[in-house]
Amino acid sequence: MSFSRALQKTVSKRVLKTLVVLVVFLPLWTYMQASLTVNRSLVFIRSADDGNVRADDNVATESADAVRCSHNCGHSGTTESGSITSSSEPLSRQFSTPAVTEEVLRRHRDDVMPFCENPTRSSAPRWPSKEPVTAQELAERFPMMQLGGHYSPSNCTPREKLAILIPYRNRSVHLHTLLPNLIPMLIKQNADFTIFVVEQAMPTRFNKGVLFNAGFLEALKLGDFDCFILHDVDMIPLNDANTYQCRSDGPVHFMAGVNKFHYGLSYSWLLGGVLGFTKDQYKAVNGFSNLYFGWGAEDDDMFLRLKKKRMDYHRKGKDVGLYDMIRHSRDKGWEPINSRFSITHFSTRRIDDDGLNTAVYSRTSLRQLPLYTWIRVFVDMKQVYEKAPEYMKDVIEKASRENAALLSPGSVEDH
Ligand code: UDH
Ligand code: NGS
Repeated sequence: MSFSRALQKTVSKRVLKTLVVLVVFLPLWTYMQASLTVNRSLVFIRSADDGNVRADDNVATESADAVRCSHNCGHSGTTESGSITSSSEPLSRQFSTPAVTEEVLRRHRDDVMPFCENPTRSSAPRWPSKEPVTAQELAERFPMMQLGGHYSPSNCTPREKLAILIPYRNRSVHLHTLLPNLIPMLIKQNADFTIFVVEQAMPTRFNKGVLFNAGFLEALKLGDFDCFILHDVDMIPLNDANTYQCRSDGPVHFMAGVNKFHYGLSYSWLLGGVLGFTKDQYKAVNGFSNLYFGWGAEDDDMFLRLKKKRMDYHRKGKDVGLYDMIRHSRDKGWEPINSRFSITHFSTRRIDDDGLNTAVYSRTSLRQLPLYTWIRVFVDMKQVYEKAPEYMKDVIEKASRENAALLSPGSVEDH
């Protein structure tokens, strides 16, 4: 073999080898790198689901929310992992900065998911289930609920975060009748909601106004809610199209009629039952008065507050806003006192000196249960009355005496 032929053979062998490397190994190597990247992004999502985001990456300030959103975003399809892998940024750089805040995740969801619409608008009234359901059965029935009674739709971006505030004491049967009706209705409405059961500890006389104020303040410590639905525990909504949503132009009274009054109301300005405020509206009226212990008048007081602040409210129509009240007898600790009328007499004068800004209570428990966040507060009647304006001194003394008589030993028992 001549020198030139030997050289030619060697060169063509090299060219062949290079070609083999280029055609076979290079694509294989590129593919392996790419799949490694996908796996790493999936590991991130899984670790977020496990609640490790804050500890490992120091990125999420509100761990629970970030975890929840990662969970939902992950669930909602492959959009989250898709966006990660399609990015030219190395993974380490994408997640080592404090970028994955709830706000960023939310914006991301806004980008990829449309706003939620309520598909129940034309629902026909339904026959509510009046059978109480046990806590365990409820948890099994609604596995999509997150701890603390939270739900957020995974395939659309909710327009607002609802806090459902339920004032509560010794009404377990009512609560376990309301929840199996309320939860599916809100899920159908594509609502982002969290249920709070705000319980007043025994033995003080029941005070709904303080419970609403406490629920509002405590809920805001746990999440940035936009809309607060104040919901009696015994009011069962009959129509899924009664959308629990706030309005920017005034509070919403969701109850157009109730079985107790042949699906009407006892008077036109009644605001009891189910009432919705945006955060700002509730602050603007300084929440509820704290001064009503016992049944009656706190809702009439709210009506006067709205009037004073020139805030219109909206009542749902009877086509959607009907409720069945679960029949019950008067609770101990909730008997009306005559002084409530005198307290109402000063309603608008004290609006800025009695309410959210003067609410006194001590939170004795906070637990995230499968279907609601349970907040228990103790309300000291003496402390509440001490905050009443000086010009109400006589009225408050009379109210104290009436309440004390009703609170005589044995008149209120713990259950
Ligand atoms: N609530 C409790 N526990 C109480 C008192 C009140 O949970 O001890 C809460 C509960 O959310 C309830 C709401 O406060 O839905 C309003 O109380 P209510 O349902 O007793 O008020 P309502 O005006 O009924 O609907 C008054 C009692 C009527 C008894 C009539 C007997 N014939
Ligand atoms: C009024 C009460 C309201 C109460 C309404 C309806 O008399 O708090 O009845 O009650 N006002 C006063 O007591 C001043 S109901 O008939 O639904 O039991 O909401």
